[in-house]
Amino acid sequence: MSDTGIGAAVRRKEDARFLTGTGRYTDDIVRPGQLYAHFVRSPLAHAKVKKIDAKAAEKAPGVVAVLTGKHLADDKIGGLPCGWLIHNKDGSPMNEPPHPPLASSVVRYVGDAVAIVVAESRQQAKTAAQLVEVDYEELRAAASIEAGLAKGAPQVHAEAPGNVCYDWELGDEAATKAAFKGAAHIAKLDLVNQRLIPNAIEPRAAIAEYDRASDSTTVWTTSQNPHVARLLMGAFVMGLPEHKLRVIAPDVGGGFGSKIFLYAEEVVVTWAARKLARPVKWTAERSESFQTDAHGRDHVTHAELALDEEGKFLGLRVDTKANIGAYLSTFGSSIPTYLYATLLAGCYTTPAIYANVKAVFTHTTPVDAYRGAGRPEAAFLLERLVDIAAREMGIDPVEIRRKNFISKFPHQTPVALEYDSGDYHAALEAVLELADWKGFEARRAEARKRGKRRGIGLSTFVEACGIAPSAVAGALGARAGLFESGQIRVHPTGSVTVYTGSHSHGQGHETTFAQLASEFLGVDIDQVDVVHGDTEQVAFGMGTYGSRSLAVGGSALYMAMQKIIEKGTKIAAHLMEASPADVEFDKGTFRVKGTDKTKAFAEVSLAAYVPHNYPADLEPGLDETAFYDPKNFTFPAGAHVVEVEIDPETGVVELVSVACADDVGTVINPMIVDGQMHGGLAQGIGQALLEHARYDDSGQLLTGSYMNYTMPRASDLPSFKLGRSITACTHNPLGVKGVGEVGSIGVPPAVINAVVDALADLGVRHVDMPATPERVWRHIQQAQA
Ligand code: MCN
Repeated sequence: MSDTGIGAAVRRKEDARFLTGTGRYTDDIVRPGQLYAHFVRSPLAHAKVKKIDAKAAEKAPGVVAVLTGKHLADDKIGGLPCGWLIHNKDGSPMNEPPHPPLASSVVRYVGDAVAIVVAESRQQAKTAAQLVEVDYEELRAAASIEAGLAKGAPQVHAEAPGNVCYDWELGDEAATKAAFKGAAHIAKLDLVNQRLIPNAIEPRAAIAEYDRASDSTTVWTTSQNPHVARLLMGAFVMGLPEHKLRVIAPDVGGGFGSKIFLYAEEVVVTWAARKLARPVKWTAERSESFQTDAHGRDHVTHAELALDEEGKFLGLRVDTKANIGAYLSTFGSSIPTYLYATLLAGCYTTPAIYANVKAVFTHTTPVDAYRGAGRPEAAFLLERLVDIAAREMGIDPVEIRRKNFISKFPHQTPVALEYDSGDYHAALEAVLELADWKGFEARRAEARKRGKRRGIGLSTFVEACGIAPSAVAGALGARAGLFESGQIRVHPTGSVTVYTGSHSHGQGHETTFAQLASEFLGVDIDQVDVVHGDTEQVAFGMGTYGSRSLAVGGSALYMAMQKIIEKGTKIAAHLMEASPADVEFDKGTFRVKGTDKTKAFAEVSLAAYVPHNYPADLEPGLDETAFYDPKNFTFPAGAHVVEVEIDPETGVVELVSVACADDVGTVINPMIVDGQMHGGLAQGIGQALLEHARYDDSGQLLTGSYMNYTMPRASDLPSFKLGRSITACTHNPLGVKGVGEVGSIGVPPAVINAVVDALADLGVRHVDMPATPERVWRHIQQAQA
């Protein structure tokens, strides 16, 4: 291991910029003559828009234009597309109602935009927006899954009768039914996986500028995947050729999934800038973020696990209703299906699984990917159900898991995925040691003396990331490829620019991708820059989500570097008058095997650009691109143990300890991997104990600010004990798996298993998330009543 290559805890290169206030975010972009947009949004969850009167607003100081859905339709701007087609059980396609960027006849959630006011200053646009008079006729709203599916429920879209987007299934229903027939025990669970609101530090923003001379448009936006934004906006919504549309996602302050999607605001701002021939900027206020950033999770599930008398899992059946919100967001349809039900085998050999998922439109903010996206929902269900089964059958929760672990790889699950590698036993043993599982009963007894209820909870889980062969995804309905591109440009003096189609908005790619160049090309890490987030600089990209950047983007870079080494070898061989077959490359030096004849990487790169003495059959230059389409998902896995103490008087849950042993494949930067674990754990703990997006029956968001949506803070978290238990991915050249979402997937069930363990002797069987003091206190009171 070099001190800056694979495995080195290199300090984050990008932090010099972030810590000295020289980051460049979308709102920092200032263009000559720029205008500001403010969106006029519906205060009602469901209403007819009878009339929009903009006269007063148009006359307000500084106002340049007030634009509505009618203007948008007149200019033939299309609706926002959904990127994944799901088919119903009967083979028919899902209901896919239109999603206009500005609603013109009906509004479908609080925050649905009906107009924009464009003015010389931000304040003028905001003030004038209050003068836009919208005549709404309020209609009944369906603001929850239950309300959406109720008989006589108000319809969100005429195109989706009964508010059903799709009714989808996975697995073998008949085999699962048969497995249940032979069961000695059936564990049952009804649960709610509550709705969450992503909270990136930087709110969404976009600024667009039209250049009349070249008839081209540049958009700076807070996107996790600028190329996809360009493709969707150019080809599907606005009819602009892609070479005339440049999308730049500069520094982006966090996304957690919420910035994957193409949003109405990006389209409207781009259209307005072209229409008004002046740059137009929009920056969300925090309350707009709460209302309009796609939300996450929101499932109601009934699940049953069939076991034999020894505790071996025989079958699993799952019935899930998933809230999809008012419109289909870019990848909303794929989250409760292919990113959820395909993970229902977990780490276990369960031979028969059947899942039925019904996605429901409601008068709420659209729901899409949020850190973990589908996989936390699967892991939570499974790990709760396994604990319930263990308790009901009097089997130790560790034993029941050991008994059912998959231990041979590759392993084909009954729900489509083939796991390539893992060692679930090793991760479990590692975490039990780290958490001092054996010593727990003594700690419980000691806590009892202090009047506290102490509980311990385990979760062993697997997730799928690095999404995945384009051909497979395409066959399952994805309307996009899922490859990644990487380009390595070696400059004449041997410094390197790395271009990647993935996007970093906090994950440290500028460091870890530079480490790859340092490892494989032997270049000093300070001689490497990483460029991402600009459709004009990077050939193409599928962006960042599903913890894919290292496994897919990093593999593309590896392949491009192999091409560099191959070409460099030919140049070096020529310079050293040897055959390329006799030249080897190691740590930045080309050497004629078995001799002391060498050429440094920088000498070879200079020859590539100053080709005075150069092979006749070789092109000058040292600049290579590769596109990598993964052969499979990667399957990170882990075991988490959580210990809590509950104050029975108040219901307050104190997190005493969190221990993890995770398998993220080959680790590039252990410090960054730990940092990713910290962030994911904080978000998973936020879901387990604190966060809950709630609507009232009329569709008003009750948790639209930090006053009533509880984000985890440092003081809510213990110091995490992080261990690792690594197996290499077998199908990508780096052996890596993803880490970005592991914490948010693995820890919520461990927290709730610990909470239930602390209360189990009272007869408490399940506690839904978030386990707030009030909810826990009620469980204690009910149990004691
Ligand atoms: N890494 C590593 N060794 C490994 C795996 C990863 O050194 N074996 C490094 C990677 O090189 C990268 C980081 O860890 O620097 C995360 O890599 P990866 O797991 O590939 O995830 P992505 O880079 O694709 O990031 C996406 C993932 C997701 S899906 C969400 S959501 C999320 C997350 O990462 N959003 C984040 N982490 C986030 N972190 C921050 N700060 N902000 C967000 O918005």
